[in-house]
Amino acid sequence: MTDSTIVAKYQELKTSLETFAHQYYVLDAPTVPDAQYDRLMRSLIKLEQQYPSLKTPDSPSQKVGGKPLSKFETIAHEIPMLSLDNGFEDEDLKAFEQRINDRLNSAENIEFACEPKLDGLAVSILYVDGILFQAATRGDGQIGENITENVKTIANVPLRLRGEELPSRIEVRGEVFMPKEGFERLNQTQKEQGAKTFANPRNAAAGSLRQLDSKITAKRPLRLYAYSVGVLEGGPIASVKTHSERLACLKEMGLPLCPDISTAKGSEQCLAYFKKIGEMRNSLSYDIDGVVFKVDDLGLQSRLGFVSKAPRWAMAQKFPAQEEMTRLLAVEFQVGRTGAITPVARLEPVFVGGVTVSNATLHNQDEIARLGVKVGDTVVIRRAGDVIPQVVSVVENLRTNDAQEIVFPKACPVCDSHVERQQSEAVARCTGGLVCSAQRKEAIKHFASRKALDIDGLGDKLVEQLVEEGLIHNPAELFHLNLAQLTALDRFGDKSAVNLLRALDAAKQTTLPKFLYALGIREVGEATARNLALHFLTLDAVIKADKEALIEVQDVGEIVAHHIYEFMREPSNIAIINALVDAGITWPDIEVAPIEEQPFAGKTVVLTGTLSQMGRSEAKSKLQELGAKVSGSVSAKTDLLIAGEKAGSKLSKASELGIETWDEQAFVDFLAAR
Ligand code: 5U1
Repeated sequence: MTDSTIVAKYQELKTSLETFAHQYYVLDAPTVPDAQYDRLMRSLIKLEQQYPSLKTPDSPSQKVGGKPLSKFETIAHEIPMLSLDNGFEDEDLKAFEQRINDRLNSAENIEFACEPKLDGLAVSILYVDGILFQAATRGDGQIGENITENVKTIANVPLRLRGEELPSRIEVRGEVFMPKEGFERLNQTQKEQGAKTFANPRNAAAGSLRQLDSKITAKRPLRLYAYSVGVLEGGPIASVKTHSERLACLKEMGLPLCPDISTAKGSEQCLAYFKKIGEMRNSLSYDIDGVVFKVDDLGLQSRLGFVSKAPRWAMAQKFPAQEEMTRLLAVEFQVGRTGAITPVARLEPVFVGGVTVSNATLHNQDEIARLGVKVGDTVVIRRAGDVIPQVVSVVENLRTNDAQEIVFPKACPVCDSHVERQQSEAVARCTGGLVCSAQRKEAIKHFASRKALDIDGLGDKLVEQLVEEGLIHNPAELFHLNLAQLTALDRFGDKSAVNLLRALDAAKQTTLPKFLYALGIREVGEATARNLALHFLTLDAVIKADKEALIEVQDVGEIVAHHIYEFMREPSNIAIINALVDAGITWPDIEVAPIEEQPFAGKTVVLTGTLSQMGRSEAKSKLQELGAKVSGSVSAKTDLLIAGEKAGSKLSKASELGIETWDEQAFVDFLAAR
């Protein structure tokens, strides 16, 4: 190649990589597969190795990190990085609006820019003549640390701004954060490698951004959302009149913005936005701790000015904290249906995530070791959405001398049976089976639950009472209860007793999938139970199946096959199954049409979107009965996609691949016509 063709090829590679990264990260509209991007990146790196003089500071190859530093230098911010006043109640936001109106001598509804407040780290990124020149942490607002090498590796941070007329200098400010999904993946990898895991996405982002070796940062799934501008010299962005227009200019220049920003007129609309984002909070791909409201008009912003370190024109309206500190008072060990022993933290009650929490899960023995937690410690509790509150870290400098080690029990705290932990498992289990009253209670609750035998009126409390009174020891004994036994129970009237006996009688008519599910075999959920029933057709065939035969069943792997096989080899389980059948539990035969009458035999079908005329599992069963293999993802092997309302990426992928697609009505009509 001649010099000029090499330079041209290099430029072309660079431009393509920049365009693809911009489409992917900023526009959220990728046009090439990841593998193609990686191939181009490898070609670029190879060319730079062959011709080092080609390499420029804005080369996309810089995204992989550079030489490690020995320490971070400091950088003084030309314009201080301010903080925000916080509000928690609706009144705080109204008072903020009132203060603004008073100062401006106005009674109009002010236009506000509204932005989710990301739970990450504020950074400043200076571009000189469109090229990323340096990046700094916020630090104390006046002086931060030079993290240029690390920021350059963040996938959605452009090394060069886009556009013809760029400012000669522009300092972009924004938040670096770790998306929730990336955080989960990172923690999983850290765990697998025996490395330290992070308590939450913010800590993971902070730990990743403060690496002296930027090659490590490059491997972490960090992202930036820009939210304001500091130093600004030249370019059309310097003459816009509002904050929202400024953000639009940043986007034009290739900077990523949070997709959920908006504007609102007056505090009422702001509160509506706050409510909407609050409702979306748990389903957002990133962690937030509130919403930021900013007067949109830049002229009004400068009239309003600042008080000490915060602007008068902006405020953060915070959600109830999802993390709080409290004391670990004790650890109790709970025994689940399959004998799994879960350590549960008893806590000094604390208000977190909008409710008072006094218990949190500690998961298992490994988690206790990872946290290094002791009874008496001050711990950080996290409660996000409806998930069970968790202990995420220990505040070690608040540990007192009387903190006590947590000793994992060797014997079951309920039945005293031996506790065993398989090498491949994180969970320790009581080996007592149905001898253990805790497992007995949970097994019977599961047996009676809605998706299993659906025994009306047999709630958790009643199961506990029946087991504690020694009236039942396994699910089969439910069917031998009599009126006298039930009415003798505390607070159980004649009418309830009669109703329960009727419900027990009604529950005897079930289906084979429900019966198999009700047995509570480890890792056999509703779908697996249905697959087992459709595959083997009879209970006897499931009982007799060896592991090879079990693995033939759709979605049954070696581990699940092992659990089913072992369950069916345990004489006490077979005795209970026989007792249930003897008690009169029956189900209709599964009728399978001969293969030639199965319209979907050998076909892979995918269901997506919301179905309105039947449940997802009902649709799945119907398809399976007609011979289909029902898969969860669309690929070239998919024969048919059935798309309900709000079908998303699976529908687009199917149309890209030219896969036949039906709407729900077409499927319903097809079933009706059979
Ligand atoms: N979204 C957003 N977060 N945040 C944080 N905007 C925003 N603005 C901030 C801060 C500290 O400060 C303004 C003063 C620019």
